[in-house]
Amino acid sequence: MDHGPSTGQHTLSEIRSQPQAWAAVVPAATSAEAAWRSFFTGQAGCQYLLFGCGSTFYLSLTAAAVLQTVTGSPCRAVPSSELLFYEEAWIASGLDVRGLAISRSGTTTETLRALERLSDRKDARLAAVTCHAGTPMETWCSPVLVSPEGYETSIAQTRSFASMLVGCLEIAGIASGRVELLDALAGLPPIGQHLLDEYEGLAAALGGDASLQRVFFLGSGARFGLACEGMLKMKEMSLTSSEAYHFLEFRHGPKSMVDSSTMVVGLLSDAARGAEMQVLREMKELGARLLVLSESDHGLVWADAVVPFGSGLPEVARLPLYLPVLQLLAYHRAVSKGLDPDAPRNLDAVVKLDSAS
Ligand code: F1P
Repeated sequence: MDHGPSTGQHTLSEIRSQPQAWAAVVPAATSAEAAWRSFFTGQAGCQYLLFGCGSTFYLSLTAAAVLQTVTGSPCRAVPSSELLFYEEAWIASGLDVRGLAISRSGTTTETLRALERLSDRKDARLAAVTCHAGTPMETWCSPVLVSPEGYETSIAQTRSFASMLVGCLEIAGIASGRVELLDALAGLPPIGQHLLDEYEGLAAALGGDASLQRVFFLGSGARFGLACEGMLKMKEMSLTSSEAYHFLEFRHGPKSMVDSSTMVVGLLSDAARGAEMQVLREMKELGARLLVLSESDHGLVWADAVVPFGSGLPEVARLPLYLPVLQLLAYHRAVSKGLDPDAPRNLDAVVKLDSAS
């Protein structure tokens, strides 16, 4: 493997350029505002299923939590493959289906097969979020939100994931008519840029600490999907054992793994901040190194490192702000281990199955 000066350059430039991709996806969503509003009408008699694979399944988890919170309609996230094999376990009878597929490439086989299967239902309407125009998803889906600057060369999703998340939040604002959410999203890019400029050094220092052997990502509510994505980045890029949990779940067994070679990354909320901080303090007492991402650093002097957003934005609009430092952490951990984040072991950018699979 080449560990020369170009190692990880695609991944790094995609992470660093994401604020522009966040800005570009907002007008892309609003240009189809009427279509998105229509997709979310008839909410009372509909169930919304958000689906994808790997990163885009984790994005579905976060987007489903947000959409249900702001619209009040039942929204579930499901891996695309589960819709193929266990449809009855995920789709309730008596409610129309609204399927929202999320796929960076628009060509992942399981997601396409799930769309094809759902399109056979008379009660279904389908839409998509992606980074590529003109993919097979457009056969079944309308509207389709394309993140115009989200596409990437790298295998591990970074800029794509974050920009599609901003797109999903914009859709949530449109669907719920929450003007304050739509206004807040326009303010995200400069704050994301500040976090990239200010905290890459911290991510490099923590990522380069060879005494840390495993990483746990804790996030609750809509942040659980982001904790899962942090976990996946750590695995894909740096081959590091990592897991994600809802904050208070971590006490119910997983904390037995905590010792001085453990890093715990906490994605703090506002709503459950006190309870989440108690979990983190307990893990600190058990020897863990703590990295905390939060709107403010208030009351966190005991943490080893804090990334305060200081955004002043509503909580739901802040979700993308957790991502840049998590991505940089995985990137720098990979580089410090002599791995190339542009070439993750055993992985392809898109999983395509043959017809027999
Ligand atoms: C999703 C996927 C993920 C994987 C990796 C590359 O593809 O294959 O499963 O974790 O991040 O992308 P897509 O359907 O979003 O293009």
